[in-house]
Amino acid sequence: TSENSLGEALDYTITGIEPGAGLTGLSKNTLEEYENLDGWELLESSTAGMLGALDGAIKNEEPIIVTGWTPHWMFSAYDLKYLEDPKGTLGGKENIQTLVRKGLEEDMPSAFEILDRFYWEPKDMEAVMFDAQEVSFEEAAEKWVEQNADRVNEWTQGIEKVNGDEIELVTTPWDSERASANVVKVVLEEQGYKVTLTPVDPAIMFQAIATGEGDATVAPWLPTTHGSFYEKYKEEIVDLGENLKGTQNGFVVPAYMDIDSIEDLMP
Ligand code: PBE
Repeated sequence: TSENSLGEALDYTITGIEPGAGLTGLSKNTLEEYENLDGWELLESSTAGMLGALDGAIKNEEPIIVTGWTPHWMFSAYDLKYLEDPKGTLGGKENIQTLVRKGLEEDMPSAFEILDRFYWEPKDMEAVMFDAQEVSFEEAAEKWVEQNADRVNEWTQGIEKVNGDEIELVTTPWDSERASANVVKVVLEEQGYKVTLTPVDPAIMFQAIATGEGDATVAPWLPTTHGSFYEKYKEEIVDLGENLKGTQNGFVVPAYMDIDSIEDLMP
């Protein structure tokens, strides 16, 4: 069948990203949860490795299946589609949430209030990610903050300034979360904070907030992508709710491939 020839053409391999990514765990689970996908394997690598493989395949009009997500510039750079995920094991539509350490509200009330108010849209995040392909994330974030003064003002209006108080933001290393973390960094700096930004694996990020080694994060994808970490640490963290709605994970293929669903990978 054509499905079998696709499997053979791809060596039954799905091109994945970093071992520590939430998406990597969900992808492995997906290969287990769908029946008859036993032969398929997830090749763990890096986001850059995945994007390089995707680019190479598309240049040669070859088949490829990658683990991908939105917001990401890959969807504007290439003509791609998500494979349907009828079992929902890759999480469907999700949100990004703001989590802070216990005690932050008492210790740094201004930062706490700004973090609590921080909310933006996927198109805002994409604008920063787009600019950050040409300039640093820091510069891209500064530009966004300048151009969106009204929105930023909603986050900071009436909040007392501070004088060099140190705060540590913990984030994950993907572009989407470098964008959000850098925007929050710029806003907190304008408020008078001295901000350190630490990019780590999702597991370490949750641990840092739970132990108080880090003060806050605006990076967790919930309820599914980082759901296992959230479950583990939820009693130890303060959840300030959504800061962005409508992210998605999935198995992604070039639009020229004639499969539409994860179920099409079954023999
Ligand atoms: N991602 C992008 C991350 C979160 C942001 C989907 C690659 C992850 O899988 O943990």
